[in-house]
Amino acid sequence: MGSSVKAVVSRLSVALLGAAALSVATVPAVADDVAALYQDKCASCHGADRFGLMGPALLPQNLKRLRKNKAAKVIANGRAATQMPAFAEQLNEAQIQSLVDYVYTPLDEVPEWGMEQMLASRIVNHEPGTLSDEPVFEADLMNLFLVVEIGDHHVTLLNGDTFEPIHRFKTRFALHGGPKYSPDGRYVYITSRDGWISKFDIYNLKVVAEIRAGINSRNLAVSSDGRYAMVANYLPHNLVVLDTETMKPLKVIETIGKNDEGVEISSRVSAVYNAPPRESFIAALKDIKEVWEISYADEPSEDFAGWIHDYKNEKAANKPHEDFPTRKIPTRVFLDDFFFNQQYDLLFGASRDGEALVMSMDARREYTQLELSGMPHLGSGITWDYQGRPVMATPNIKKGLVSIVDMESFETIKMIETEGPGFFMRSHENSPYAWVDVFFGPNKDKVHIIDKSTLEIVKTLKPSPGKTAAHVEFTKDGKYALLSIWDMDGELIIYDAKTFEEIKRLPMVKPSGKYNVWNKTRYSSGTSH
Ligand code: DHE
Repeated sequence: MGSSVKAVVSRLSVALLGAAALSVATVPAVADDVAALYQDKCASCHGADRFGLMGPALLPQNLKRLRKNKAAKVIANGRAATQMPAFAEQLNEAQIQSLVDYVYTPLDEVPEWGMEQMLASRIVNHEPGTLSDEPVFEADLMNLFLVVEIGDHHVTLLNGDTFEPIHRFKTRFALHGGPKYSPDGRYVYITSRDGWISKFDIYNLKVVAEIRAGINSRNLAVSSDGRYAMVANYLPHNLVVLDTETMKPLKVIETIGKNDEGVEISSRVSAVYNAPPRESFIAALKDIKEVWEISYADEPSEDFAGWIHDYKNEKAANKPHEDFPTRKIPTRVFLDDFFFNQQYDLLFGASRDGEALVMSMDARREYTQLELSGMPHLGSGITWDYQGRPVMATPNIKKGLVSIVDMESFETIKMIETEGPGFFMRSHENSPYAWVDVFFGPNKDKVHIIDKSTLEIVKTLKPSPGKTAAHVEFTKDGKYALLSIWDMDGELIIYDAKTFEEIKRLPMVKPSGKYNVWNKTRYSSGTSH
């Protein structure tokens, strides 16, 4: 980027810091440059501060998944199925390029997004208790699916018995991570990469409240009692606890720790998970070698009291109880992709270079290592019983293989060769089969079906040649498997999970994940949690 752009950005950043809702009129000093161009063409939708308004935030942290040349095309041609207009007639190539450079330039300081900003962003469409407790439609409420259509930022609510859509609604821009249900299945909380958390009332088919809990968020987890949601943020570096009834923030937990040199730093949070038997949330930190466990129990166990860095020094660290007390588990490497056994006393974590560790959550130390080559995608791991012993299966995002690990000996008992690296894997307690996609490479249109008793691939489907086929979820009874054709001109395909016969195709706009109320609220061993 040119030095003039940098200078402008720096001047503007200083002007913008701490001013989340700055008006266009307050930056006249930079009238002829890219900042003024941004204010003129972009600010009304993306925010004067680039934090996002109706359109997504335009900060490098939020744009990581968009290549610069693609960004230039979006500015020139607009973005299909969104409000983003085409600017090719109004801006020349150089202007477009300068805008691209501008929005990929970091702000000088991490912007302020605390309690005050979160509360100001909160939108309440329906106060708690004002909507009917009777569903406005008829269906088995435990066999509903939410299907995320990332192509045009919508969600479809699907009847899992008839496979008829019940409702389709617009969401915030770019959802990520699985939507999380309240334990009774009435509400679902969905996260956008821009930090918006929306609470949707399934019984009334209405978004009841929203809050922007971060500027760049990863995912959220809902406590087993349904009272709290915890949001994992990349920006700012923190975890946010929300009261799920009011959608007000209760606590901000800043993720601060020490690096290898002992210097205090803050860390991005990769993801957060609910651990039902432990009544706690477990967070993966991207930049600090620690796993954090945050208790939401009314009476947390003693070892939660205080901020414990050293598990051996537990007694010395005893402090009075605080709300959502945190305990920290030191790790040898950065761990940011997690899988848990069904008891939640063992955490399986993968490092950025593919090292996989098993951590004991109670002893708070490394328990053993796993021998897994490539880059296992532990977040998509599932478990089942094989010859009387529990095994874990994980796809691999670098190599065409599925690893099967004995969860008692921690040995890899089989590596099943697939036709390319996969992303998502699924099964169900009632199904003899596990399904895994081939997400990357020339065979991305294929899905393998593995017999759980022989650990062999018994069938490979290629439902829409040339189009990515990915992410399976089962119905409540495990009789049907739903698969996405991950394309703007995409489909949801329903299969008989026993015969693999196609039952139905529903047109959808780049459907990604799908989430069955029963399997998710019961923490089925065949699905992600
Ligand atoms: Fe995801 C879940 C991390 C890129 C689609 N993804 C998750 C979770 C994590 C994660 C930690 C579990 C959270 C949860 O469900 O609550 N994902 C990451 C990354 O680090 C990565 C590689 C890079 C990034 O920038 O985030 C990444 N993810 C993607 C994609 O490119 C995908 C395919 C398309 C997209 O929508 O962005 C994608 N991720 C998903 C989906 C889930 C998910 C559909 C939910 C899976 C489920 O069934 O539970």
